[in-house]
Amino acid sequence: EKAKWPKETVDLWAKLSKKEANDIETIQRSIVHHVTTTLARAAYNMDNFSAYQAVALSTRDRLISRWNETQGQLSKIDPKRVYYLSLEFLLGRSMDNALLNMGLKGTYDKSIEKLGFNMEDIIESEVDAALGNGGLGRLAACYMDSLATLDYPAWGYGLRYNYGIFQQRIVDGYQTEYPDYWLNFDNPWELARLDISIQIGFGGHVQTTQDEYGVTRHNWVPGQSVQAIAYDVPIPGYDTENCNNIRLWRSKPTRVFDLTSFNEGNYEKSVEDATNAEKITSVLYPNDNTMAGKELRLKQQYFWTAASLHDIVRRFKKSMREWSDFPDQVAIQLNDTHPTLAIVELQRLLVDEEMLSWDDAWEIVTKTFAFTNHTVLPEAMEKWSVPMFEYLLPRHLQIIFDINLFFLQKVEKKVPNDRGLLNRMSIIEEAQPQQIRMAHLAVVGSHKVNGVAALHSNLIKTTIFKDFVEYYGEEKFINMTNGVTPRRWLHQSNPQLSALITQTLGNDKWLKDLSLLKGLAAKTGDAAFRKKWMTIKRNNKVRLAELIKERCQVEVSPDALFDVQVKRIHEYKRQFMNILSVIHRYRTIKSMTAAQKASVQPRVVIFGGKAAPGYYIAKLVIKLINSVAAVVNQDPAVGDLLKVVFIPDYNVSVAEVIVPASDISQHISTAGTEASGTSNMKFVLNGGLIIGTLDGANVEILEEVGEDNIFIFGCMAHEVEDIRHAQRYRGVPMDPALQGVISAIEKGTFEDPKIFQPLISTLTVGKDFYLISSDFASYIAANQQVDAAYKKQEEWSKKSILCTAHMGKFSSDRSVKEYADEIWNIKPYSVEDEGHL
Ligand code: GPQ
Repeated sequence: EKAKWPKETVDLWAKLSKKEANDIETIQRSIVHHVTTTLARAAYNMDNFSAYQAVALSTRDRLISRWNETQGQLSKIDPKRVYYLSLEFLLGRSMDNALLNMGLKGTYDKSIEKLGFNMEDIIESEVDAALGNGGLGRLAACYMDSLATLDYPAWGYGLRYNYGIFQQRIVDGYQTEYPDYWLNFDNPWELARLDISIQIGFGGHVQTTQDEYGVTRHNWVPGQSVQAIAYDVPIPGYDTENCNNIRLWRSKPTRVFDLTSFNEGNYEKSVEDATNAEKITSVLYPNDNTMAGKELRLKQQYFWTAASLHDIVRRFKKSMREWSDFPDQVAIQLNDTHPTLAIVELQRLLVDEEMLSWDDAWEIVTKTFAFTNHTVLPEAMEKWSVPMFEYLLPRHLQIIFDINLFFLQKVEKKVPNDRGLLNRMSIIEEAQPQQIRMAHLAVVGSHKVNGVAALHSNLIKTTIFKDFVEYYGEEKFINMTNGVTPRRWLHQSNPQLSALITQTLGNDKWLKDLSLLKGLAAKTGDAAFRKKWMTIKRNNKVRLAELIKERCQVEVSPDALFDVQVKRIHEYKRQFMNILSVIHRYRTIKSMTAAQKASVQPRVVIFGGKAAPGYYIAKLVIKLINSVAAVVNQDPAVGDLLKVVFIPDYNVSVAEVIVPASDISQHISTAGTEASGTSNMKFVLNGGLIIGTLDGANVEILEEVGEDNIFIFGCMAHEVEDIRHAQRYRGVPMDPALQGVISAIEKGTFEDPKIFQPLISTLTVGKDFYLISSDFASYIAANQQVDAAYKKQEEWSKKSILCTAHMGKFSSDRSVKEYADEIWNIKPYSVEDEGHL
């Protein structure tokens, strides 16, 4: 139509859609405009929250204009894109990050100040977008930041949950859960695309017919359908005009309710079905590293993968290319097995709807998908019961059985007469009832499979995917060590350190090339620099002490050593071992003379993290931590030598305060259980040392920072099975120090010992699956080394600087570039600033 417009119309549009300047007055006008019109408020009844809303809306305008320009130019260039499918995007707050990435923070600071508000207060009004559980969801968010910053054509696809991860409150020492209804006020960081709606079917039956050539065709006739509505979340890159997109789907009833019920004239039932449709995207499942197996979760997975694929296919079809070009235009990354149904859905679309042959379709499918594995824990492996699956997705079940049949035929051909092998590799587990092994389906349907740290990627090749490595060869199984974005996890959360680094290195190029941090290593000999470095750390500790005072009503001294363990509560992460060692420390201090106490290094032990609501043992660990804290913190014999706090409701914005303030943090999983860990990288990046096992990315952090700048203890991954065996069958006695700690709990030093009996039982000889007893002595010793090292403050400051200096490898920019080059085969493109709104 635009072509038919007269010249004056075209000119008028061009004139009116010119981008506004980003000077202080224009920004102030836009803020005031949003106050008075969008929010319909007057200056005299403004509070911090309304100020936040207005500033957020003004920021959003600028984001959306970048988003428009990027997406418009991208559809013209039509390059190969990557689609990152993740059930979790743990974004946290957006405003500060968006302003920093767009280079507008300074101007907004000034604009707001003159309007009578303070940026820091305003920022605190924003609620976190907490659409994730932990590391896996936060990784997806870091990757989106890096993809945008490096100008890659990339979209994320996920679900728009009404309820994010629950809010945690501590009542009488116990975790209680509250719903996180984060959309209570309008969410300025999304744009509802009510015009983009896709019908998603469930249930029903499969029609089988012969076509005119005698070929059997399958046609799925769903019994119910729901609508997927798109909500777009703009993701601005740092120091680039580029702005990528995360498309989150929301479920809504179709206009004509449920097909069957409505046609049967059952009005009430059809209204009920309509409410059921909305339930699909109601809540994020709060499990981390475990599988819940609920029908609604399977519905979420299909709803999301089907909507995303239809969207991707529709975009591809606009280009009028051949189907065989699909893998040259589209790369799809599966973030864990959650989106594995996308493999089946694409095969169904190509075979049933686009009429491709099975083999042509399957070649396209396997060239398109790649799969990231995030754990080897057996309880986390996704399996779906065949009967439940068949009821929801009858045609998809047939396709899975066919994929499995053709796959096992090839295995049989390569390795004849090995029934055991076929059983082990089958996508279907022969249990009662049969189970679909999603990890096997993901491996078979992808061209690359990766782990998330070197140790983990090797481990999956020798354990869960061993047979597959032998069948496909080594090349299919690769490593992509995780990374974190230095924009949020240093520049934004630690502004003073960021400024010092920029000043020291002469410019801020390190924010896009983190390897430049190595320039800091030369400064360890500079006493004045070390002093500045440690002053910033202390300032950050003061800020954290304030948060602790506010949230835990405990006063802690910023001059003590801050010792942090914040992450999901899980037996394999061994928060239990940490609190047991704290009890040991408490008992040691109690047994000291005044003279001995004088040489004790004061320590504040800080815990934080959520337990899955149904994870009984993890919740008891939280209770134990709080019971120990209650006794220790008010014991005058201990005073400031030891404080213990559990910070409630750990989330991204709390992490942004904790991470820069840590002296030492704990990454102490049983070797071989933590796939990578990513907070380890964030702490070290901020000059915090770590104590850890040889697990996940700790191994690579050790390689980078050197053994003088990290505290490593405990057994190695390859030793774990032998130790378990010895404990079970050779009656290895419990560590004596640990025995003393347990006796203290059992004597009732910390509340009624009956409460903790189930927890203590997990340590029974032969049952100590996570090897707390066998690692305990070396753990205590490592903690003593920490104390001794911290006392030499000058030496410690050098270690701290070297830690930051050697973290270049762990930028998510590096990770994303490796994925782009080795898996996705995509190239950066550059958005021109065409000056449009
Ligand atoms: N991870 Cl399987 C999660 O956060 N949730 C999960 O359900 C699974 C893994 C983590 C994993 O435990 C960490 O070691 C990784 O650093 C993280 O994924 C990102 O890869």
